[in-house]
Amino acid sequence: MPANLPPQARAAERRYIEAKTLPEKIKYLQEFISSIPEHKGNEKMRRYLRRRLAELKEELEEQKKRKSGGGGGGFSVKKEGAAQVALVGLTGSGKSSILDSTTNAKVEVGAHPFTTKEPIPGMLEFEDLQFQLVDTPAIFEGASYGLSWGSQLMSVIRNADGLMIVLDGYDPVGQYGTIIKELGMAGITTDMSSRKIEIERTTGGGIQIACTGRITCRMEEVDSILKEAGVRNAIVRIRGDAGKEDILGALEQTKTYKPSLILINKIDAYPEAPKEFSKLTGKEAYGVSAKTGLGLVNLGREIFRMLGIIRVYTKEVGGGPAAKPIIMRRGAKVIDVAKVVHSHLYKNFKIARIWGPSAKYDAEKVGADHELADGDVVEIRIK
Ligand SMILES: Nc1nc2c(ncn2[C@@H]2O[C@H](COP(=O)(O)OP(=O)(O)O)[C@@H](O)[C@H]2O)c(=O)[nH]1
Ligand SMILES: [Mg+2]
Repeated sequence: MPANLPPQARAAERRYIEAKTLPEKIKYLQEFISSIPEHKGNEKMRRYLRRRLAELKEELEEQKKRKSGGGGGGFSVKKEGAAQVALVGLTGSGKSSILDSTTNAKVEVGAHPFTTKEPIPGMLEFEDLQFQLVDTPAIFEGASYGLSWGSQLMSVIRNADGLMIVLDGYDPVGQYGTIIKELGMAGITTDMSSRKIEIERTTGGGIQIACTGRITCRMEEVDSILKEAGVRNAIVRIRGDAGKEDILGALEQTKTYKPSLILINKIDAYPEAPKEFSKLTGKEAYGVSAKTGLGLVNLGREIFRMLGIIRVYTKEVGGGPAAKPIIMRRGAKVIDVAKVVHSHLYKNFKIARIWGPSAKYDAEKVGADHELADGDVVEIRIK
């Protein structure tokens, strides 16, 4: 985002980013676009946002059509808990069975293919968190073309915070291939490394480049491409060799990245499947059996790890830690917590005291840039 955005534009942007429903997203994106001052430096950004707005509107239209035509229900599931995780897999792989054995949801397990016709949520408990698992209708070859429920399915997947890819131990490699192909054609990737460049917009600090690879164009070119797109403050992460096109691609965000966990189900019948899958694909997979419960007790922890989040407990001076955690991204700093809690804490931040895994000792005094760990307690002092 341009550094010169007025405060109301920044506020609108925040509301847009945090909006959870489609109508809300549209409303706040409209507000955001109209609050960006019209000048040349902002034009690319405005163009990108307008395109995004058109996409969202289309999606909403489709949703409405489905609702009026398809006997209700709808395909977007209201988010609840710390994160929403969509179960994705071919018919019969055991998605519904897994939801049934790990959550309170009432689901129908299929004796015949394609039993699950619409997304069904259920809450999975992990320590003091709940994850919302969403059972989806099966993915199939052609889903990405929008055949049958394909487009609805993809919109549920796009809306989720993470994916649980459920493979049948009978043919995990083949099923995985189909799923990745369909997701890819729908513009969704689960492979972080395929995104050579990630641009995370920040509120200050200019352009910071974190590079674990090689840039095949000049640094000034990177800077000018970003400036032209209206990006003045961002952390740019580059992996592998990347050139100008990759930077433009990252700006266009052609593919949506979703973190994912690969589950191989039915290990009661195919105990060797996870090992063989990993050998053939080089991907880590997690063996479970919805039938016997094998592997399912640790599912919450695996989801937590996959999502890349940490829990931070705020505390007021003289008080105890909050009962409910704030969910932050791994790598979050003390100042990020201040930002989430209240702009007042952020603007007037002086120091913080911390307890827990990232503290050298109880009540350690730290600055704004201290990186937090899961389970930390933070007390923020203001000027
Ligand atoms: N042996 C075995 N069968 C399973 C397991 N999980 C599910 N099934 C069976 O696989 C079939 C499909 O299960 P379902 O949960 O409906 O799959 P979905 O289409 O992915 O939702 C059913 O007959 C289940 O009983 C498992 O862990 N082991
Ligand atoms: Mg099912």
